[in-house]
Amino acid sequence: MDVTKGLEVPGETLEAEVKAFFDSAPPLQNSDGITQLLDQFIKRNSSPSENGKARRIVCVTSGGTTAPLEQRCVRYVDNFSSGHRGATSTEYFLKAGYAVIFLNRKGSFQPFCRSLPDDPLLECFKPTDESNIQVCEAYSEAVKRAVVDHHTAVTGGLLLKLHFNTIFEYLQILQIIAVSLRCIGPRAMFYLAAAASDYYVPWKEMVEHKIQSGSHLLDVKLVNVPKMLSVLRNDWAPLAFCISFKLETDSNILLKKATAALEKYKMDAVVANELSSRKEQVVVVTSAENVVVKRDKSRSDNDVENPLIKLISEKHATYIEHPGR
Ligand code: 9Z3
Repeated sequence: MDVTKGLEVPGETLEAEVKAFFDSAPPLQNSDGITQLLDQFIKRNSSPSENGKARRIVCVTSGGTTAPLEQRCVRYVDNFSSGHRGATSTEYFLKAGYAVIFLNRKGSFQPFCRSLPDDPLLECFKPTDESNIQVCEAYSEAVKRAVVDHHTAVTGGLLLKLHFNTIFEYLQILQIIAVSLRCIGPRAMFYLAAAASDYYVPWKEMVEHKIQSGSHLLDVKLVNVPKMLSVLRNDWAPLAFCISFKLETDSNILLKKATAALEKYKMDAVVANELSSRKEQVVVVTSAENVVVKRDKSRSDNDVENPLIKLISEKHATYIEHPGR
């Protein structure tokens, strides 16, 4: 089996595909507002911090994108990702001293909420009388920690959260972030944990109204989403440190696919993970070596993201010293 199949995109075709994708996308709402927020965030984190150096800024993408089937969308094709990887990684990046732009799917896991129940508002609080509520004892420590840590990160100007639903919104916002971060060169990192759709229906070819049920076959043509990793690397933010992810369910092809992506898209590292073991271990694939990173069960902060972010952050520091590839 040719594991690099699907990675071959001749330069000229890619440019045309990218143009077609953005030309056909519905206009992004509030793109000026997003650009303004980013400019303020980057400016704020570009003056020297406690160690005398400007902070490193990472864009963490998280959650799965949707590909709508109708313009007035009732149905869509979704991509699997709970957002746990991105949310957890964001917490460890903040601990490591980074400022984080958290580009996430609406409704997916959020940083600092992992120890809260699924429906925190309803389960963490109870009414004391008609007009007052209080935190339930069982969750009081977890709620306090989550509120304090989140508040500290946001009011300290270290965490900026931006949301997407569709593949159109995701790539449009990613482009704005990348172009905004270009000015800080190698101090920027992209950590692309979001599961981005591989196929989409171009907006102009999409039906406006809800597809009617009744026919035996649903005939919808989806086209390949252009490989934006190449565009990010070559055009949008050429000096940024770039980490992409490779997800497979067949562990026999995982490392070959990750290595192929590393070379094809000139990533600085590809984090290879297999669906069922993704919370236990990942492999960081670089041109120099493959490092297996495992969850340390003996620690209290025993997420696999803890050693993963340490390793990535060290590699980023080395890259900043010697940015050549
Ligand atoms: C990942 O591989 C993430 O680690 C997971 C995290 C989605 C597995 P969860 O959000 O899961 O914690 O539930 N993300 C990237 C997946 C992806 O679509 N990668 C593309 C590919 O494999 C390349 S960009 O081809």
